[in-house]
Amino acid sequence: MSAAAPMTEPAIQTDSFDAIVIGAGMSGLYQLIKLRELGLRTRVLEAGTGVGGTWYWNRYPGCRFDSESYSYGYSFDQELLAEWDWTEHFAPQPETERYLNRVADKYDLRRDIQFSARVKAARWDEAGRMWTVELENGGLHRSRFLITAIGALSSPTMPSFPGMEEFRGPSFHTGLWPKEPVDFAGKRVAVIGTGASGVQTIQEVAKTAAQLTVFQRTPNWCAPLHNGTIPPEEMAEIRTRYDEIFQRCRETWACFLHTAHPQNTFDVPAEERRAFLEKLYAERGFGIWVGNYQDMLTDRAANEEVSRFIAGKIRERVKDPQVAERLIPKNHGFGTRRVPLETHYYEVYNQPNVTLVDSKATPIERITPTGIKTSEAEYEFDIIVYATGFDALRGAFDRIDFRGRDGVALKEKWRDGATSLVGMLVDEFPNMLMLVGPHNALGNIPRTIEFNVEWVADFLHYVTERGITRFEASPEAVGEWMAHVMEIAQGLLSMEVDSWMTGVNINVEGRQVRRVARYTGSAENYRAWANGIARRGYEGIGTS
Ligand code: NA7
Repeated sequence: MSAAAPMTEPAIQTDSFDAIVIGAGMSGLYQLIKLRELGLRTRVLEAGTGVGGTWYWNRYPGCRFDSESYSYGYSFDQELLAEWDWTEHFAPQPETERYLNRVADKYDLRRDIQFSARVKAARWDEAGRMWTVELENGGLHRSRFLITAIGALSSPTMPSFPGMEEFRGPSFHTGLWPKEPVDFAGKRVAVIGTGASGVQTIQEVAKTAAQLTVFQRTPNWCAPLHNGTIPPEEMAEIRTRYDEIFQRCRETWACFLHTAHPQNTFDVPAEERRAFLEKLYAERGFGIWVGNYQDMLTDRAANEEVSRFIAGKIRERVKDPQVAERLIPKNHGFGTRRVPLETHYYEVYNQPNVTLVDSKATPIERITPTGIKTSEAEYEFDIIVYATGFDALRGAFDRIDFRGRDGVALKEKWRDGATSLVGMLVDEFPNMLMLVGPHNALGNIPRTIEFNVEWVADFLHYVTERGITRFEASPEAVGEWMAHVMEIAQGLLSMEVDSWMTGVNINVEGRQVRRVARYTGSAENYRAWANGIARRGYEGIGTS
C-alpha cells in the first residue's frame, strides 16, 4: 500500500477557534468561505497536503466525474462561473483538483487550513461548551462549533487476503493513489473490484498494460458515459445557461440534469419503450439510470425489462459469449446498485491482453510474493490495484473517536446503524454539524453540499446572533426524521441488494446487515424537511 500524504507536522499546538471544520474537500472549502462571512474564526483541519478531498485522494488512472461538469461545479460564485472553462463534459480528476485549487486561491483559503492534520479524536467538554479536537500528531485545538466535512466515500477499505504484505511489487488502493504517475506500460497488472472506480481504472490501464487481469466478484450494470471535449464556443454557450442548469438541478429528484420520465414502463407501447431505451443508451451521463421510466426502480417487471435491454447490449459488445455472460449481473437488477458509467469498458474484454476472472466462482485465496493465488490458478503480477471501495458514509466517522455528552462514543451510538436529524445533527453531540452525513440526499453531491453548507451557515448565524453557546438535536426530532427515512425507502428494489448504498461492506466488521444509509426520497423533499426545521425557529434543536 502506498499512502499519499505523510504526517509531517511535528509541533503540538493548542489553539481556540469559533469553529473547526474537518476536511478541505468541496464541502469544507465552501463552509470556510461561509463561516468567514459570519466573522467566525475558523480552522480547517485536513489530513492531506492539499485541498480537494475526493479529488485529492482519488488520483487513479481514468478517474473522472459521472455528473456533467457544469452541473457539478460550485454555483454560488458568478465570477467563478464566468471564468472557469470545463474542457470535457465529464472532467477528469486533475482538472477538478485544479478547479478546487483555483477556489482556494481565489478566496485565499489556505491561510485557515492546516494540512497534514489528521484528526484522531474530538471530545465535547460540557463545562466549557467547547469541542477539543486531537490530531494524530498530538496537536490539540478547541472550538465552540465542530463541523465534519469528511466525505461520504472517503474511508477506503482493503480486503483481508492472507499474504498481502508479502507482495513484492507495488500495490495501490484507488482511493489512496500516489501523486507520482504509475506506469503500467509493459506490466502485468491485476485489478480487484469492478465498481465505479474499478471500471474507470480498468478501461484506462487496458490501454498500456502488457496483461491486465480483472478479478470480478459481482458484475455491475454499466452504461456508456458518452464523454466528449467542450470546445470554447460550446463552453461559452453553456455559460449562458448556468441559471437554467442550476435551476434544473434544484428541480430534479437527485439534483442531476436527468430525472425520471413521468410515465410507468408498461403504460408505454413496447416499440416506443425500446426506442426510449435506445435513446437513453445513446445519451450522455446518468440518463439511463435516473432518467428512465419512473417505476424502473420499484416495479420488478419494469426493472427486468431494462435489465434485459442492457444485457443485450453487453452481449452485442463482448465477442466471447462466455465472457459476456460473466459480465451480466444475475443477482440484482439494473440501477439497484450504483451504475458505473463507462467508455469502451465492455470492448476491453475483446482485447487479447485482458482476462476476466470470476472471483466468486474461483475466490482469491491469498496474495503471494509474486501475484495472486485463486482456488483454481496462480497468477504472476507486477502491480496489484485494489478497487475495493469505501466504508461509505459511516467509515469516515468511525476513524475519528467522537465523544459527545457524558463521553458517549459516536461509534457505539451508531453500532446498529447511524441516526441523524436531516443528516446534519445527532442527539447527544452538541454543537456538532455534519456536511453530507448519513441520511443526506446524496445524488449530484455538490448540489447537496451547497444546500448543507448554507443551511449550517444560516443556523450558526441564528445561533451566534442570539448569543447561544450550546445546541443539541432532540431524540424526538431525530426519531421523527429517521422514521421518515425508513418509510420512504420501503419498496425500493435497491433495498434488496448489498451495496455501499445499503451500508454493506464485506471488508468491514459490523457492515453485513442492510440498512438505509442515505435519504432515498427526492432532494426537494429533503430540502423541504431541513428548511421546515429552520422556518419553525430550528424546531427540534434545543438551544441555550
Ligand atoms: P464499490 O462500488 O464499493 O466497488 C468495490 C468493488 O470491489 C466491488 O466490485 C466489490 O465486489 C469489490 N470487492 C470489495 N472487496 C472485495 C474482496 N474482498 N474481494 C473481491 N472483490 C472485492 O467502490 P468504488 O470505489 O468502485 O465506488 C464507490 C463509489 O465512489 C462509487 O459508487 C462512486 O459514487 C464513487 P462486490 O460487489 O462487493 O462483490
